[in-house]
Amino acid sequence: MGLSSSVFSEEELDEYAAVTYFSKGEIIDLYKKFSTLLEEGEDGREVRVDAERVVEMNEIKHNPFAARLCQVFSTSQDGSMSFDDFLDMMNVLSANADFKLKVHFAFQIFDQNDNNYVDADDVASVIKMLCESDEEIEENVITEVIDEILEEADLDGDGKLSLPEFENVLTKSPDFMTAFKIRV
Ligand SMILES: [Ca+2]
Ligand SMILES: [Ca+2]
Repeated sequence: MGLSSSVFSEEELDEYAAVTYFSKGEIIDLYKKFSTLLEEGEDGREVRVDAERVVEMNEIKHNPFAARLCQVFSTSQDGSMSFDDFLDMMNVLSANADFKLKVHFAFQIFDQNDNNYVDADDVASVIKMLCESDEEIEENVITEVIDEILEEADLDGDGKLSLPEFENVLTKSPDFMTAFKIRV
């Protein structure tokens, strides 16, 4: 008896495969990965795993946005993840995910103060997240980067980026996401 029959019914697997970019086999593999995060005796898709344990996974360990990713995808909004949350996250991170979907989540990851705009404060905290902790970055460098990004992307001149403005700049410069190491 494999995991597929004990954790998922065939219908559930079909459903997961229909709403994600993953095959049924990949979904079972992802559940196996998720289950390695569970404490002894815990089993099932309903268990929520603390963000501290999720960020240790090889898949996101080296992602500078790991903690923020957990926060964005946590349906309980505390960074803890159920299997469904985890699957959602891996789905957006997957190479097959649609560009628009990735942009949508990149926007949320950048919007650290949750005001539905990517503003100067967000960019400053993203830059700080991307720097090694022992590396001091000068305030004027941060200000320069913010000015450059806004000059490039703030089309209506309100000093912050809306989702369409953010999407527009990513469409024009696909390197942007790579430069910011957003592996989504
Ligand atoms: Ca914001
Ligand atoms: Ca704007």
